[in-house]
Amino acid sequence: MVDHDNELWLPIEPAEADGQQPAAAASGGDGRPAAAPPEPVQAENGRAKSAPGQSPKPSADGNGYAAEQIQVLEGLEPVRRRPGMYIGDTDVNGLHHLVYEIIDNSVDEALAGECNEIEVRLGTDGSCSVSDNGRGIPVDLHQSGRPALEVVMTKLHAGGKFGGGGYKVSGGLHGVGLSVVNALSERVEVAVYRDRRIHRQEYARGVPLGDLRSEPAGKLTRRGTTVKFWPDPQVFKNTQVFRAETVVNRLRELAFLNKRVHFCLIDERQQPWAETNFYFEGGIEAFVRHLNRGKGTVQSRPMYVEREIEGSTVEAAIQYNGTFTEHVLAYANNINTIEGGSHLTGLRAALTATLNRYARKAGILKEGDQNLSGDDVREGLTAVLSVKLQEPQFEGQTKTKLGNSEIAGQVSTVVSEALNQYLEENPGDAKRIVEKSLTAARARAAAVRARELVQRKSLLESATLPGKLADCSERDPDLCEIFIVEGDSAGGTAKGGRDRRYQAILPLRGKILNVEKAREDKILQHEEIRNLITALGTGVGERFDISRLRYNRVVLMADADEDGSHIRTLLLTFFWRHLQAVINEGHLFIAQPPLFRLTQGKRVRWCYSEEEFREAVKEMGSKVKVQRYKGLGEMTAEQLWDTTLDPEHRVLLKVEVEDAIRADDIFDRLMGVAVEPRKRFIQAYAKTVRTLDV
Ligand code: 0RA
Repeated sequence: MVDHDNELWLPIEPAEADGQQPAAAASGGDGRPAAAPPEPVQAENGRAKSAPGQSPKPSADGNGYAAEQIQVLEGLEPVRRRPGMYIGDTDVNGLHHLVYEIIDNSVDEALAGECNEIEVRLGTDGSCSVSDNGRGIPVDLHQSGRPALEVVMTKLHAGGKFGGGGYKVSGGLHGVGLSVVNALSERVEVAVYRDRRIHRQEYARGVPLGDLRSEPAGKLTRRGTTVKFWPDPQVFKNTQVFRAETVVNRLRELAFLNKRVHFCLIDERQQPWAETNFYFEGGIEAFVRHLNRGKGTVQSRPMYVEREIEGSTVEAAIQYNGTFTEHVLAYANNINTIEGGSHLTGLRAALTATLNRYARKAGILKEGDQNLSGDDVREGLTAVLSVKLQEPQFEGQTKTKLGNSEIAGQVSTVVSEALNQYLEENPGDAKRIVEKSLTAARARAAAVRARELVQRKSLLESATLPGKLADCSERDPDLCEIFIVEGDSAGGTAKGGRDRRYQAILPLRGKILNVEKAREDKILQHEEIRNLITALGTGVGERFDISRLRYNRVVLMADADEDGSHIRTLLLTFFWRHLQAVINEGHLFIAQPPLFRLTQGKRVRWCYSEEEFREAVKEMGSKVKVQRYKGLGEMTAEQLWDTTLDPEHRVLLKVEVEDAIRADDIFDRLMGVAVEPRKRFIQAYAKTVRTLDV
């Protein structure tokens, strides 16, 4: 049986330096019972009516409140009809998109310098509530005759511009966020604390349940906005719930990107309530330190700059570490631009030009020496770039590529000047950085030679496939699978048990190289890795081409013990660092061999976990013969087919990476410097690893 809710939980990280407060377990408290969200309030003919007990007042012209509401409903109808257009999808990602949209509004208020505390609460009743201490959403009358608050909550494209004065830089939905969340929520409650009054309004599926109400706040001096919403189960699959870990990751990121703003998550669903706080005095400088934890230092401290230029704000932090990997995160208006764009281009240009200029001036590069390449100066580089601009243009497949051409020059100017000054003031660091780049250049030349060896082989078809590969006869990659098996003996069993028409077996001898600790040239000299690349057919490095992948499913098959787990980790690291598209495009899987075989008379039952085993023993009662499998090698070929290879019965885990930053980080920490217990890997790395229907 496949358990679909078997998502694994990343540990919430302990507190760190730079002002982040400890993630203290928090108070129980009043455990405020949540009012059940009301039924939808749309009457037959499309008119909205209010929930019982909240009779709307007719307006002066006698048309009544309902007339107003029809318009409101029509305004948000496109959102309910095609939610995906506004929030991406209606599964767990879309659900969290709602949270981010609400938080973004508060972050905008923080960017305007009007708010420094943002708190998110996840309620036991499925609600999410976001509070800030900003100016409060304006409640005065909009030109339409309705309060501004009602307009932003119920009209698309009503955000940002009204009320004036706001430094509006939010990305995402450009201020339509509130109305989109409202449209897709079964219920929303807004409270605005302004001018010593509290203003409230409630909505159901985007329709106000009554007029905005206002009362004196009494002794309460609070200022700000609280938006509480219950996602609509008609829109979101009801199995989806907010995940504290997902929200925590975003809040940590926002805290890095918006220095001196407190972010807090309270998860009321946990016993006792769990509270996580983030606050970074140093902003993205702290972010870079965080990314570089335990990776060895080349620079004593990150280079950091923040400057306003031509109406944009450019903020960058750069610190080289002792590894060979590049880790650059680029943000535009707090959005992680994973497809890059003009701001990243500006950063790269500045880095290459400034380091070459410095290396020449300092005499480290001599006349006749070639310039350092972009790749050379990015080896071991960790950098975070965050730009905030007035009218961001997001392009690309996932709208995460910044298009504004003017920003390239702005970033380049700011970073060049700051980096140059840093190099002049820190000659020791400067020398180490340039020398690291020079070593990278030399290693790169060696890697080109090593890579050509592999490429040449893989370009030729089956004739040069590795001798150890037992290939399948089918040639259509869509139908083919390859099992990468630890050890020659298990490889032999797998060869005997497979369906040779579409299943290939590649045995690997012992442990593959830890690619996190080696340069590309070393990696490509490693025979097991070369065999793997050649068998897959994709090539590697600059000439990697996912369209040449020879198998639709690449399945890692290792024992369920410590050693097997280590090998799996090494392989996953290699795929992540060098064949990432295999993961991103959903081709990588982990086989699940059974741990126990139970027999009772003629009845045979396989169990894939300790838990399943305990259940089964209870169920089957007495006279059960138990056989424990320690390794693949203990199974016969037929048993291996029945339990692990046969698509009808096997359980495969699909490797998915939801959060690239986390994955990078985890690989770094697991494979890079300190060697931690391997067992933790699957738990930690992969929320990413999810069960798959077969
Ligand atoms: C527009 C103008 C003003 C404040 C806001 C929007 C605002 C919106 C949200 C959404 C969540 N929290 C918020 N806080 C503020 C400024 C109005 C004025 O000048 O007082």
